[in-house]
Amino acid sequence: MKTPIFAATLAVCLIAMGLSSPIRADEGHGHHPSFGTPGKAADVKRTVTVITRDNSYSHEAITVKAGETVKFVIRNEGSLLHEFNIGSPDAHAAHQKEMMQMMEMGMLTPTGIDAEKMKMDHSAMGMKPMKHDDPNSVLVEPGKTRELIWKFTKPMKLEFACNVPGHYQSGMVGEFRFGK
Ligand SMILES: [Cu+2]
Repeated sequence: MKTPIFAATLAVCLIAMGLSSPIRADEGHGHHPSFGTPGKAADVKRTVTVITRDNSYSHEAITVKAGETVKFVIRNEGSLLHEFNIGSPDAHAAHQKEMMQMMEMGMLTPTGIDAEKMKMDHSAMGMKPMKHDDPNSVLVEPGKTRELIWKFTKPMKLEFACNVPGHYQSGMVGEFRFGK
């Protein structure tokens, strides 16, 4: 009688082990620990309001400190969808490819987010699930304001950028400067 139970337990363990790797890999997605971490509201000492227009930011550069938690308030005064994404130049380049795909699939439009298409499961089409929920980024529709709280960990080459197709290339990128 013990053998089938043992076998069943083993099977469950093996399934759990098999599942654990992709889950762990997925947890890491979008967190980019080297860029910093999502900040806590209680740690915010400074708020920076950034205006987005078609296609530019109100700031060319923003000075931050290592260890500082900053609240960014992003107000979109343009007529197009814009993003405020904190990352390295390489990460922005990779994210631009993802956003291009989301645009081609209609999840994003030049002026907004299609919530229904964003919710669809694209795995049936052989694609990995796609969603725009990285903690280091906010997408802001025209006329809207959104917030992002971020804790900067260490000085590095870091940019804020809009990865909506074509916007980075037209100048929607600025530099974080690490001060003391
Ligand atoms: Cu933009």
